[in-house]
Amino acid sequence: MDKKRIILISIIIFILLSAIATAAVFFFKSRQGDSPAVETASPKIENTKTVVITDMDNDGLTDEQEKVYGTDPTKQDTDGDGFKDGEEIANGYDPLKPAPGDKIIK
Ligand SMILES: [Ca+2]
Ligand SMILES: [Ca+2]
Repeated sequence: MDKKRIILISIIIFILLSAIATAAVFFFKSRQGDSPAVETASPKIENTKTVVITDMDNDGLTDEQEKVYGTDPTKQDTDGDGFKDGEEIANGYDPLKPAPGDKIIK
């Protein structure tokens, strides 16, 4: 093989490798351009906080509301007057003061 052929083959190989490299760059650039659309299409997992609402004594007030009103979350009727804490709050009565005479909202 003479020197001219070696140089010619080297040039052809160089041109082919350049073409492959250029095609690869274009391919990956176009892929990168597509990727944001793929990311937005995929569901985003965000930090979620599970809030469990419980009403231990099932009196119509959640345990959190019982803390606010100062009622017993384990007793349906904290003041023992025959009316559930939730009923008393809903109707404007004091769940900590036995009926009668415990109307707060007139
Ligand atoms: Ca309750
Ligand atoms: Ca009561």
